[in-house]
Amino acid sequence: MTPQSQREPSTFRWVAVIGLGYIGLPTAALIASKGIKVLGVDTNKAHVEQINRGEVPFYEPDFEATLAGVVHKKLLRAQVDVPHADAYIVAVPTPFNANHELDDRYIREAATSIAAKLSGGELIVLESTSPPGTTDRLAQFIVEQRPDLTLEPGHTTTVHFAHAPERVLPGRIMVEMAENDRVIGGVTPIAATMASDLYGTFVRGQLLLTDARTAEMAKLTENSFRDVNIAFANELSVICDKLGIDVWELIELANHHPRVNILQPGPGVGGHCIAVDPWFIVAAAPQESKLIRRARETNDAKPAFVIKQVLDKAARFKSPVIAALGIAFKADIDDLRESPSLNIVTELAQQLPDGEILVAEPNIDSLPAGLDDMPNVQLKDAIAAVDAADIVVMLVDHSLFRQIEADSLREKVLIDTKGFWRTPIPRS
Ligand code: SAJ
Repeated sequence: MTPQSQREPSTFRWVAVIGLGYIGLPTAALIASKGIKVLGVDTNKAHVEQINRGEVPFYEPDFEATLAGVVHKKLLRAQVDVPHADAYIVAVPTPFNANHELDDRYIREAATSIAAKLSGGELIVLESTSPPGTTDRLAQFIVEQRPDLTLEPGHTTTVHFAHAPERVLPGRIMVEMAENDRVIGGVTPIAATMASDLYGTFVRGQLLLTDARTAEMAKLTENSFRDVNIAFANELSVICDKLGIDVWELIELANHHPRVNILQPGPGVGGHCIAVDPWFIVAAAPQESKLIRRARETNDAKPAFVIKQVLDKAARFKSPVIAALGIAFKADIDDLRESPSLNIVTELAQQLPDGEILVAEPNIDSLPAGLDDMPNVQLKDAIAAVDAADIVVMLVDHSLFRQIEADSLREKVLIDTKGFWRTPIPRS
């Protein structure tokens, strides 16, 4: 019998993807679109049913047709139970606890279900962003539950583990999942090779092989790099506010230097990646991560700065009407996770009981829990919200907000946290 560790990519006849969220579901659909049978697993029964109807349970451009196609061709099926498969991709949430350490309960739940199904020769890839050492611990956890299996290569009972962190940008997932280069870290070199065979079926970018710990750290490093650079921009915005300088003009000017590329300030950093991942580095090496920690704190402090700006302006009005443009964590998506704008709106609603907050968020149909029961908050169309408002707070630069006429803003107090309506620099 051919050792399974030497098999060709086509021998991954069944792939199971555990966790059908923003990453797991597009990954499952993309693998299925290459003709490989995929079983998607999710604990949310409603999502499973929706997916089996070919419907995407969240907003992601250009994804609907791919999903509908693979479901229709019976290449992808979703279910709540973990099946046996040749390869498993684990894409479950990896939240952190109060000390910013990994709360690995979802990984453990997935691991327990997978362990019961293994017979030897399978590949298990952890995609969820995780602190260094997590994939090694996942492997240990599984062989502890299944002492009849081994991590040592070369046996029919060998189980192979790798980490292949996702790097896609929400809103561009379908393009980036296929085209981005991909770091693949094996707990053993053979596991890295097997994982690269699997990812090679749908990734057109380069597959870069390393060990699991380095792959885990690479992902955290990428997001920390971005966080530190956004913190620099956010700090500049606060400095410029004090000095009476237009930060948008300043950054645009500085970025004309051939070796300067400053990112954009905003109301804070949100999402489940950049606002989270740097903490895993800080938790792993607290004394050595001073800059990374400071950047996190700088970005986390930005919403309070915006809230104060709005409250200062609102003090002029007896019952201020505030149009809050956007509560998603960034432009052109419907994801509200760790959204600084959502926190700003919630805080304003609490602090201004006599005011009215008109929330414009074109990508959702109803207000989320926490805002939906506040008597002074309403979801409104952006143009109507601006028309009715005394104060307009631009929080998320959704493309649809371009439909707001400059004229309708003329009489309003404007707080533009994104530089959405910044004045272009004159050029000769
Ligand atoms: N933001 C700014 N200023 C900027 C850029 C972003 O304030 O100049 C804010 C956004 O508004 C948002 C947050 O930062 O609140 C994060 O947005 P993002 O577009 O930078 O990143 P994410 O969280 O959507 O996706 C990131 C990406 N990582 C990098 O660019 C290094 C993506 O490639 C990762 O796959 C993803 O994290 C992830 O899943 O880890």
